[in-house]
Amino acid sequence: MRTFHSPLQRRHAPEKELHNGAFVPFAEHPGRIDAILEALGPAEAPRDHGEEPILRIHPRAYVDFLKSAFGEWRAAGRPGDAGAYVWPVVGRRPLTLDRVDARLGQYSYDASTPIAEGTWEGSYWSVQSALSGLDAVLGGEAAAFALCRPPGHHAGADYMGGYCYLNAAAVAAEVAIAAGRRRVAILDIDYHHGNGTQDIFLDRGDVFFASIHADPKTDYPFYWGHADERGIGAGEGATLNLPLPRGTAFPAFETALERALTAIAGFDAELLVCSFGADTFVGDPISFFALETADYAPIARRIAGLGLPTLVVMEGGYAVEALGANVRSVLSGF
Ligand code: Q9C
Ligand code: ZN
Repeated sequence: MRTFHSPLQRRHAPEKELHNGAFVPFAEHPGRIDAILEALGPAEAPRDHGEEPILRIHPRAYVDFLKSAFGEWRAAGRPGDAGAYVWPVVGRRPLTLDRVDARLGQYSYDASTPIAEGTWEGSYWSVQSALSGLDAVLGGEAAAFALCRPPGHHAGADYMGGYCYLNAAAVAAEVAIAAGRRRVAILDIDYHHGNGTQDIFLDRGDVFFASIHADPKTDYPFYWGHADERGIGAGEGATLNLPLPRGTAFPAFETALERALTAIAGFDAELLVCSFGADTFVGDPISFFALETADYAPIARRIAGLGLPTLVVMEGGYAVEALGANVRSVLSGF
């Protein structure tokens, strides 16, 4: 399968994240790319589509923030990566402040998403990889793989979170619509709920969002991904959340997958974007499902059974020693 990735994506390399009360080495590191490319072989360099497709999803002010935040942080005399330590509470006045600390809080919702020197560049090229994979699929390939890193599904239109800054899957889905696909489905099978993607399309009837993930009662991102979130307005019924308990292994995952696929089949989509996270793997250090490497191939075969042109976008997956084999397994099924 054609695979797209840019070495410039490595420029995003924060040092640490706040995890369970302590600063620990950043789990979403460039070594993840090495592991995947070692298993797949070299990837094609993406074409540069510019900022225009990104701005279809993300407002200019947020994009400018991502570009300038690290420089503002340095200019304020701060060491290390830029990170928020204060967040506006829901319902407070939408003040426009230019202090970097205020801006970091305004555009994020958690403390696991630092901005390093190369965060903008890495995120930009991650989206370009998704757009190049989309080009391949729009051009007639049955499926293509975008090795997107940093990941994207926790990023909303104007916020970062969960190691995500720009939402590559959402940008690709929107560009597919702009290219004339009337209805697009997004199937998110990362361990964590894809809150950013859901938020972006929550009130849209032309993009179906289905997600299988750890129950947010026990797992990040907690405030999204509950089964009663089903879309609003024109998007009523076009969001499907299938939360599963910790410990979920292949049989229960497959049952949820069949439900998601039935719903997607009923939506009459012309194209599928699959946000794939390998953090459902039994050995993932920050997640608690129990899928095995060999399970990813039949999961992909069932998804491919929809018969839709499919763009696979990489999201999470932190068991680096197994990551290459897990990605190879999933791609073998498409
Ligand atoms: N102690 C993705 O898989 N970590 N993001 C929270 C909890 C955030 C995962 C820290 C996990 C985000 C794309
Ligand atoms: Zn995840």
